[in-house]
Amino acid sequence: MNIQNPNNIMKSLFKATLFCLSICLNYQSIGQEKENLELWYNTPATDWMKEALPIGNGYIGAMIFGNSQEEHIQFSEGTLWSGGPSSNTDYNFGIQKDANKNLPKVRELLKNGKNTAADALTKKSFVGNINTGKKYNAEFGDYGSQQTMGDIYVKVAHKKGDITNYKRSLDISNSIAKVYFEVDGTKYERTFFGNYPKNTMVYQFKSSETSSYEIRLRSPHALIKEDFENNTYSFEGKVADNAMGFETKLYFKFLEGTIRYKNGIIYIENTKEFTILHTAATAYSLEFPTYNGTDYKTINYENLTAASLISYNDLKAEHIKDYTNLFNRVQLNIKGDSFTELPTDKRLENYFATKTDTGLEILYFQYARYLMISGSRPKSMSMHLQGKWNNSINAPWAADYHSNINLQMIYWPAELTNLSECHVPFLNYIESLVEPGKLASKEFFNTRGWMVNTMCNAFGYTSPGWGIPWGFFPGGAGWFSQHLWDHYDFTQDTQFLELKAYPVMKEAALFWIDYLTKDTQGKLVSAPSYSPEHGSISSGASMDHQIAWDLLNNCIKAAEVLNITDNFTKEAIAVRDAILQPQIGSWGQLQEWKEDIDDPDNKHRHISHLFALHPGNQISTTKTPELAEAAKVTLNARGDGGTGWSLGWKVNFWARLKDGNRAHSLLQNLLNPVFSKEARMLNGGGTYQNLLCAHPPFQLDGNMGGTAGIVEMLLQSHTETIELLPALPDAWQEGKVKGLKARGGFEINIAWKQGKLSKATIKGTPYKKGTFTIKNSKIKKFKLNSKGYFVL
Ligand code: FUC
Repeated sequence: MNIQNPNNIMKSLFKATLFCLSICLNYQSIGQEKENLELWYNTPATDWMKEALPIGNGYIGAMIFGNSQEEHIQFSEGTLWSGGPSSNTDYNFGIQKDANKNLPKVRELLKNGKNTAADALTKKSFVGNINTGKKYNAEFGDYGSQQTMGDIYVKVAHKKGDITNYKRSLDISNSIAKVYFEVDGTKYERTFFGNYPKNTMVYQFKSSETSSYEIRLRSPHALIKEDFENNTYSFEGKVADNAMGFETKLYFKFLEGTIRYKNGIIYIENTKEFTILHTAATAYSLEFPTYNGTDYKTINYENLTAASLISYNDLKAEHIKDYTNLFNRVQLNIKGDSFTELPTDKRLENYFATKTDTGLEILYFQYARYLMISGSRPKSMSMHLQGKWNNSINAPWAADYHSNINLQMIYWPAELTNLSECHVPFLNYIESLVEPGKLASKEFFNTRGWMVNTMCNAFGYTSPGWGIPWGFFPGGAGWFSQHLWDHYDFTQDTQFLELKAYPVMKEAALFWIDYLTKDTQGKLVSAPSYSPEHGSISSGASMDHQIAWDLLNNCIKAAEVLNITDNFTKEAIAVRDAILQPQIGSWGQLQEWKEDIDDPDNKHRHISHLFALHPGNQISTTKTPELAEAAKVTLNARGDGGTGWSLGWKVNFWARLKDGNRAHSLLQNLLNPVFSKEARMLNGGGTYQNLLCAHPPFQLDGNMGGTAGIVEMLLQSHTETIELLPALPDAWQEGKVKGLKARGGFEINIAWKQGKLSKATIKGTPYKKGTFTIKNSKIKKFKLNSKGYFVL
């Protein structure tokens, strides 16, 4: 047993880092040095949302508190939901049968300028049905909510005395959380990680003297059966309203001492070391229309058996190898201060006060990638508003899948930061929405194809929400479909395009081909439409037009790749070209609606009509400079405040407008330490002590949006051109980045000095032929050599 005091390790590490920094910062080449990528604190967490540290194995998300007397591990598994078909025999994906009969009337009213009457009729006709009040969840009815599964408490009977040398940390280079402290000379060390290959969470408890522990698992869900056999505790439970079954198991591995079980408590005595292997699974299945039927007991049994057969060290080595294989693909170094000697909460406050600490910006950048790898892996459920971390049975906004910005933003860094595999759970989720989305499309609007609206659950809820001002957004499916095209565009996987992406994109396009209607000037508009959460009902909201354009444009590009020319492609071209284009209004702004009614004093957090600038590509500084200018006017009017995700999006907007300094200043706003705000706020977002994004409350979108924005500052590829350092802020004079991805399937390393490009390497594949365009370098065109490289 060799437990070292991490504070000493940290001090020497800090010195070493400083030494390394002074050498590394004068680098000439593109070889990479390791940044210190650790979050650490000198007190335990008391607040789940702001302080506890997230770990995960893709399927299970756990939050570690690090209390010395009693460790608390809260956990949830992505598929555990209340609501859905099993909660209510009337569950019908929220659909109101025959709602479409009022559609011609609403359109007629809009055509005649009777928008208030159109609004009232829309509110009556086009709302989803969730049977609120019938079931135990009064807010969400049979829509349900993502669920926590439970909490594990590990109490240690340590000597009475002062706790010294306390440290709680999360090393995101290796994805390992640790807690260390000493009491009267006894050293305690705990290690936590999520092993994806074995779908097992691993928690190790060590002490330099023998110790005794009491372990309990608590769940807010009804118990079906609890037992203890072969050093394994099992808890089988079910969700109250839909009876969704689940099981979680704890297997105890230890070298010495004794173990016994009584009345739901496991007692481990006289041991210096033991490990808990933790699994969890549910009966949920991502399959329309029942969403049920997974044999969760067999899954747990097999995972736990496989994990228990290898040693703790092998589980750890396997995890690190699996994790670093993804994480190490991208490295970012920027010359500047790095206050690693400060605990992360203090470091964040110091950053915001002094606007220094480039190291923290790098940590923040990589943290989103850490969270992506920890929360989204092939075969796991898509991440939700809180990724995989939810401690509630009635989570904010149901911890669901919001389509009017949030879920897309959560996945923005996937392709950009070379984590294509992590995108897959979302892509599968999108595909699962097609069948229920077709039913909703037919009943609400008598349209072909599929749609989703603002809120989607795990059970195919694709109807508008049960309130129009936030819930009416048929544009969701078109926007989701952009992710399918992007996955192809970044990976160049034509098989994926042909078999998975194109059929789903095409069905989403059919909805728009049918839904768009001619206005009096002969342009195609969306009616009725509602600019996300900003309203009101009109014809039409610019975002809808931009999404429809983007979707049809991507379908046309996909058809070209797949050599398809048919009636659909011809129609797609004709419809795309007839859609009302983005409009510039009376004060130079980009119009949010067809009507020129934008208020220059409005600070609303949604700036949906800039979709065409980002994540779309209909507007760009090079191809449509006037529209880009109008987008700038709008952004200036909306200001630099907002919720966490709103700030995150603004980083991306300003980067696309090539204003690196403004993008950087928005990044600084996103890193505003908002430690004291409690409730749901619609302004004043920032970051918590644990570096999770504060909407407030916690939402993962801002973390992911911030990281995507940093990439947009360093590399852009949305205009069929690779742009190196398109929006480099003055604060980042010298640095390098390795492994970013560009559309066209390129992997790119960039180095810069004195704010100017010094070297770049572009890797394609040896089979990629042709001449490609590059910007911001002396060379304007490049060809890959026979090995698939180009070095600038
Ligand atoms: C959107 C936003 C809210 C919140 C919610 C989860 O509807 O307007 O601010 O982020 O999603």
